Amino acid sequence: MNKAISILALCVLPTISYAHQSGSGDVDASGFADRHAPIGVMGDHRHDAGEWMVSYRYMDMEMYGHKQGDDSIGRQAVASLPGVRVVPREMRMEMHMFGVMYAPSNRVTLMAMANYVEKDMDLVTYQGMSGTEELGDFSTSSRGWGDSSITALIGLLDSVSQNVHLNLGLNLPTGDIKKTDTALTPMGTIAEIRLPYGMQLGSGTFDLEPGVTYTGYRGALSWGGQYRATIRLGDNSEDYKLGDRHQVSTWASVRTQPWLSASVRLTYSHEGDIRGHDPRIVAPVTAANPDNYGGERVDFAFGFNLAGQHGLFRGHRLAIEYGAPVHQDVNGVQLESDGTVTFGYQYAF
Ligand SMILES: [Cu+2]
Repeated sequence: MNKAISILALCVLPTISYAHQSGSGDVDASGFADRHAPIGVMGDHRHDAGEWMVSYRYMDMEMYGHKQGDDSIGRQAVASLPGVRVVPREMRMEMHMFGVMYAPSNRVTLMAMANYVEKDMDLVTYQGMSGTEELGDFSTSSRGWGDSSITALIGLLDSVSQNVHLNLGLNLPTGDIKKTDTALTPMGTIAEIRLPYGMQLGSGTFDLEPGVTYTGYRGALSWGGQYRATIRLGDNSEDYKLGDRHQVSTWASVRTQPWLSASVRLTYSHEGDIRGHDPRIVAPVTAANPDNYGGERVDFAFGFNLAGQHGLFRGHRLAIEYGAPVHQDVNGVQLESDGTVTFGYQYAF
């Protein structure tokens, strides 16, 4: 983390003296790099009437080691918990997110998103009914289209230096929740199992995604905040629902050139555990227990936005953000989140 902050400082400080060049003047400030929030924030900006935007985001999340509450816990200790014979080593989740935005008016921007998800988990199986003798390793994976969403962003306040809008989103359960793969059992056999909740591709439920977003600008500085929630509407076809999620994000950025800004962001998120259970998810692994989901965490992230200003580059944006937890308090026992990289390309026309 310290290293990350130093890198950020090295990139920003030498160019900060140029910031005075970035005043709006007769240039269209809406094309400035910092007029979009850090790329990890969804639904942060609106568009002018008639404008379209297409976007692609790539997100890579890694999880490694275990937590029980906010304490770290070793793999052998996890294997000694009642009913546990299989323990994840690590998990990686990659998401390819495709988005379209269109503004029917200056006040309202509509947004649709589809996600292609790849999840991989490496696990260790322990021998027999109890004890901590390792039998062997295996890997599981699931791939496919995840859930989709449609969102309306509705302006509440638009002044020269501040904007507020509502995010009214609906999650569509297009992701598969019946993914299976093969696993190594404690008896040394290979079995086809339904993958644990965290390895499934969607929630299986229609979910409300309400939120509110605030952004402000002054000279070369900009800042913002967003509250977003995911409220599950009823149980899915497999008799459970994922926990509701609440997330508050705040960020600040400095624009060193019209086309370049650097940002820091702090995010608090809270997620409930899983209610109900899928009777076909029965593997003796921590991730198959609905109580081992959700919790609260605080993430720190830093990133860069690049926005083309002239000629061929105009309308094109690139952005990257890296985030990692500074605090994690999980429900039950779970893999520990390590870090998330988000890369994005956006084109408005
Ligand atoms: Cu957009």
